[in-house]
Amino acid sequence: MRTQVVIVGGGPSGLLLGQLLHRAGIETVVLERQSRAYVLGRIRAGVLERGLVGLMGEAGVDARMKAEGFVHDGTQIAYDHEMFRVDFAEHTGATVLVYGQTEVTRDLYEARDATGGDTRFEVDNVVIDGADTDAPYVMFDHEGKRVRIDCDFVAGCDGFHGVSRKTIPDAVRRDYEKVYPFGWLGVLSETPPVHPELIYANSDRGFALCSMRNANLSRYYIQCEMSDSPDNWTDDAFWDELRRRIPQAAADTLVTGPSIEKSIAPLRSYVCEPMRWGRLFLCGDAAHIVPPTGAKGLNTAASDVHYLNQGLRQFYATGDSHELDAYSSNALARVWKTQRFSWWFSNLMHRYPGQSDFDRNMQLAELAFLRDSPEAQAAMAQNYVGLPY
Ligand code: FAS
Ligand code: PHB
Repeated sequence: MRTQVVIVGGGPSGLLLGQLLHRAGIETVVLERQSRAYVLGRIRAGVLERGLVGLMGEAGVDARMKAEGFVHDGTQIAYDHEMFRVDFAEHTGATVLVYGQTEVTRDLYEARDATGGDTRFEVDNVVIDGADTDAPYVMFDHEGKRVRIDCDFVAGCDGFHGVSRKTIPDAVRRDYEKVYPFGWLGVLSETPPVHPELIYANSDRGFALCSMRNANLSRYYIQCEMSDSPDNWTDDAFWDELRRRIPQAAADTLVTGPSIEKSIAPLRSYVCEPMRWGRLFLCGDAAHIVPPTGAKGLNTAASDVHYLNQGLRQFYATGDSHELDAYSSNALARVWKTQRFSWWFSNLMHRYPGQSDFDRNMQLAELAFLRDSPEAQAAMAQNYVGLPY
């Protein structure tokens, strides 16, 4: 079998790339390790940058997100018993859209169905071969058979634990990593959000985040130990701890209910260089990971997809490979800026184990400076709504 682009990974990166390439008449096959139901059962990102919203429009898949997503033109920052607002629209003229990654992925799968796109679920033992030649191919197990697909290019969209990044030889690849000494315990509940905007809270007891998916579906997080487990937390214990970490006015009005999902995400910063090896191009979590504090994971996957889509379109339309050749440097230039913002915001908002009183005062001083400085708020707003592609 032969196709133009094999996309390894049927998460948001792979599906968005597949849809954009389809719109340019470029044929793809998507290989996904899990079932569609499993992929759609994951609860992950919640905030979409303007760039991702624009790409979904370019892909012709933005109708539901525009009808059901919440436009947010600011966010709340709480610390030391006070709360202030960072106004995105005032500083950037831009907003973000609150619309769950699960729904983005659902919309993209439905769009791919409509195009008759070839998607293989529950594949196994994927091997990418010949990436350093002009005749790459992908082998995989599917429905009891070993299958080979020859192609022009391979897009590695298979997340942090996929095979694509590991296909780049160790001697070629450089890994940059920082592991944070805490995680996020997240709860999804069918309750009204505690506030119309997100609340990022830095409390003496640790970080908390109040987010949402719709008017009756809320998403909450509290910083937890790396070694913690969701099984250690009853719903009541979670709600009690969340109340202790958010402003009193919010704690007093918090509507609680049974958790319909409860999970812990580890926090790490990670970048792989280069993001290309021959005919293999890495996109999204396959190439980089950020702590979710700045809501940059899914959104940085989107900018990778933008650059790769541009490069592949140019190649197939003209034979010119300049944009493909610039893919890794273009994508990494923006990746490192979103890494910095996510690292900065995570360090500002979390309590580090064994944090000294001096370091605690540095955090409080920076939060007070952010509260009082329009310029500091403008810098945060520019990063939060999304740096230009
Ligand atoms: P994904 O990991 O989403 O998708 C990769 C796909 O490849 C998966 O479906 C996987 O099954 C498949 N795959 C893996 N190996 C394969 C193989 N060998 N063959 C075929 N398929 C294979 N970001 C935010 O902005 N905000 C958040 O709150 C947030 N929370 C997160 C919580 C968790 C637990 C995790 C893990 C991530 C979170 N993220 C968050 C980041 C997340 O949203 C990612 O940035 C986003 O899923 C990136 O999308 P993809 O690059 O498509 O990778
Ligand atoms: C979410 O709603 O899941 C969410 C929102 C903002 C973040 C992280 C997660 O920074």
